[in-house]
Amino acid sequence: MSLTRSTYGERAKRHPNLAAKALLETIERKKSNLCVSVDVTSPSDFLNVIDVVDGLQNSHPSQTHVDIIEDFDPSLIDRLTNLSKKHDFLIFEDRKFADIGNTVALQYSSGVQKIASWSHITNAHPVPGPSIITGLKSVGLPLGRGLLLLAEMSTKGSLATGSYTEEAVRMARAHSDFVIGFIAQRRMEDVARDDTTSDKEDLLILTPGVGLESRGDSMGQQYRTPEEVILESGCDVIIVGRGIYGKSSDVDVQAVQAQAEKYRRAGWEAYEKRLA
Ligand code: S5P
Repeated sequence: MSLTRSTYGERAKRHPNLAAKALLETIERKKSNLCVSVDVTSPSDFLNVIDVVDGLQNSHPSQTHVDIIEDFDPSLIDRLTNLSKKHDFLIFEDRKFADIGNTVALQYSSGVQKIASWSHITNAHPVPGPSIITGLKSVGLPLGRGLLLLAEMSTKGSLATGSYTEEAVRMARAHSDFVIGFIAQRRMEDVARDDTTSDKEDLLILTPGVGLESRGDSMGQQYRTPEEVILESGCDVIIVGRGIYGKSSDVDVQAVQAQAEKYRRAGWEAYEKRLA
């Protein structure tokens, strides 16, 4: 059965990769294909937003950018990890690695943030070629982590198109023990397909650039609705930031709860329509 006609739960049972399996299982359990991108700079807002949206079982996983947090303190990671256990969600640090293998291995394992030690999933630009995967894999695979490649971007004028996207897909297929899927705008099964491509391939598609009330921002971001992303383009997860916590620097917890539930419902209904 095609991936877009299978349930998340069925795909979880078949999936050989532990990080992908955990992601699919949690989506099914929480009935949520929403990933909230928590792009706030205050540590307390960061933890509050995550506590509120995940406490409601709304979101999974939470996408973080720990490099934008003011006065980053490693204890924040302990609190984030505790929340992830308490509320049953995976953490996706949207680090977008883009350097040579040796450097990304150090950036992933070390420094102030030690991303590999707490983030279940991270992502990388394919621009350096397959060595970026080898570098990250040397750190992440023994820890059971998963990697997403940025095969496409949501922004106007993105260069990640055509043969660049095709190479990203080939790189992912060659490292499917560690690469669990893509940041992309559509499914990738038919991209760069050849005789060696397995029919059992299940590379997940996590899709940013999702908004119900707006079609973009003033800095090149482009939004589509959950229905366009999940139903029409067959993607697996919607990544939503400002559509949920707004643009103002004051985070209103009640508004965040309501918006998160609205996006969760829209994402899940689009998925149920796809299955029907
Ligand atoms: O192509 C991309 C890839 C990513 S990961 N376009 C994106 O917007 N993102 C991320 O998704 C971006 O870094 C931000 O964290 C989130 C979208 O946020 P929003 O506020 O525009 O919904």
